[in-house]
Amino acid sequence: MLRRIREQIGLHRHFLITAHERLDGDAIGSELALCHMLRNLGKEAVIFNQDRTPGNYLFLPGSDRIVHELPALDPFEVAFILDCGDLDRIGEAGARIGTIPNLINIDHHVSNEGFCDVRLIDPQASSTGEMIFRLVRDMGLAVTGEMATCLYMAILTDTGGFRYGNTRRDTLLAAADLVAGGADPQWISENVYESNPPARIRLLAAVLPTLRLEEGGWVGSLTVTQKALADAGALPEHTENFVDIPRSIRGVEISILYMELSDGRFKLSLRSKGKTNVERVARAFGGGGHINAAGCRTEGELSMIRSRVIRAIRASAAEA
Ligand SMILES: [Mn+2]
Repeated sequence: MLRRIREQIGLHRHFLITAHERLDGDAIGSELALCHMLRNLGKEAVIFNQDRTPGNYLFLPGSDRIVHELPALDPFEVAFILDCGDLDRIGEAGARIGTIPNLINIDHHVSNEGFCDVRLIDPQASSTGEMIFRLVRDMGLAVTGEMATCLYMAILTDTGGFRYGNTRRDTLLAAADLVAGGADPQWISENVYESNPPARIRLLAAVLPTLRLEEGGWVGSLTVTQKALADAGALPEHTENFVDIPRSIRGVEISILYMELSDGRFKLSLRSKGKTNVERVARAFGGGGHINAAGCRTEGELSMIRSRVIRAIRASAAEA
């Protein structure tokens, strides 16, 4: 596969780079690092994302050049689709991007269906950033300081600050090489984790009283309503990592964030500890992800959704 990716890069000149909607650090860091790599090779590369870049990632070199309007697709010979397992995850432009003649998918999600002929899929990798790091190295290319910053940030965020089960020896070795290549861990962490807008903390204050512990304290959840968002003057992106809060409670194995969307549906983010599988739970609702981190969308009344989720959790636990 590496050979085919190298071939595609050698043969073509115009590249579109994209990732999933509701961007996270891994998606943005991976896109930017790949974009720097292609430009260093003298290629034309444009990053398109449906959603705007969350404020705490705007420090990344190149983030000001990301576009949010889909450009005319004719010039693009290759699209890199990063950190997602199918075209729908890109958002509304997914189908159109799918018409670009050559698609290359780089991803680490278990639920990847293999929708591209040319693909690097490694569910063992901590992050797409770790995979891009390996790609750059295996292609014999230099990791510049800009790339190192973007890739370190991608790995840092997808491992929850090197804490999750996806943090393996290779992950830490990659991070070490990126620090050697110019990534500054303290500066990056301060930008990512210690640059909260006040609205995010106001929202958190409104959301903490919604904490629920169920199944004898085994399942913890928080709920974000549209009203709470509006009252705090906060944006949906400000809820990033709220789902980690119930998980931080002793005894909680599964943590859920119920997030009301503007159309009244709910987006569920699920996290778990150890071997407890939440990917299966998300899949029962048409979603997906990883064993310890998954998500889905569903509709209905919140109390109904909650009971269906608990039933799915019990069914998944019985299967294990
Ligand atoms: Mn990722």
